[in-house]
Amino acid sequence: MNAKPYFADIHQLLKPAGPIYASGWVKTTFPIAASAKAGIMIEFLDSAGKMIGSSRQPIPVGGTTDWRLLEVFASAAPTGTAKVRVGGFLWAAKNDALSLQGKAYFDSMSVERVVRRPDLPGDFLNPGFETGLHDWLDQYGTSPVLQVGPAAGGTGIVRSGQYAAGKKITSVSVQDFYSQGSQVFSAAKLKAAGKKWAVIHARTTFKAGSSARAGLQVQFLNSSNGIISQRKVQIGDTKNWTPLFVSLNTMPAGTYAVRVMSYVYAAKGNTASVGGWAYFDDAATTTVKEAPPSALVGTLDEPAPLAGMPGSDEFVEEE
Ligand SMILES: [Ca+2]
Repeated sequence: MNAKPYFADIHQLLKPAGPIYASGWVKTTFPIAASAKAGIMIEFLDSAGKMIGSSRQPIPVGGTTDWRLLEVFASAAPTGTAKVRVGGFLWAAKNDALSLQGKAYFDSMSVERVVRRPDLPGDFLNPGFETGLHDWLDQYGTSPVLQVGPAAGGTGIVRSGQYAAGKKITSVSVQDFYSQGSQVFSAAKLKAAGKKWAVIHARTTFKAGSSARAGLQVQFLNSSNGIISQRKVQIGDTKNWTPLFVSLNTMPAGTYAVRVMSYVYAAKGNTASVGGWAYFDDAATTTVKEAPPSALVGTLDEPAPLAGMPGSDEFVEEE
């Protein structure tokens, strides 16, 4: 696994005929900082055995987890499909020795030729990064850096527990810096549970007056994953842990899913932003605008500011 990323799968081959829904239970026992991830896949192969399409979890399972049901769906095979490969996969980055210290388990795999959308969760998985950076879809910009706090023997910046996520603004020379970590929820489940707010705690070390911002953005998605509208709250400068609340109330008509994203932004050419860090910890969806309690383990920080007392440059906008 040193020359290239590790990849292994266990699968069966099916004929291409209509929709495919596949599910399976997956459990992993990797160290939380390992890159290894396990998931369920549907892959479409042409007559030469070349993959011409696929469907996988956007966020496979990693770290150490209990058994989790994973689902994947494809409405139809692409033109030219000769065989369909359905099964489980295991991936790890090259040179990642930590991933050698664990296993992935698969059980109760099933395939049905039916139209069934994978179920969306109703709340955050791994909301406080206590199982590492897993379960967050990380896109654009630089990869997050796992913060290992004093309780776990490290010197990282954490708000509670042993771990948090950190992101550094690395470059603004070619384009705006933009980096995000997100999870997607079922709108129906959020409503049924009476959830009215999404919150994450952010801490920043940005230069005063620079364009760097750390924020929380909520996107209301229709059943085709199109954005109906969005709302966000953000902070700049250097700030201690600050809860960023975005309202989930009064979702727009037709909202099927809700994407909640922590993000870091800096404008192109604003070199004063480069080198600044944003840290994230303790995300939640809540019924009232109240910061989830800090575990007060492994942190010497002052308590988070009271909810409803945001920094002066915080703002909310709807688009
Ligand atoms: Ca934490």
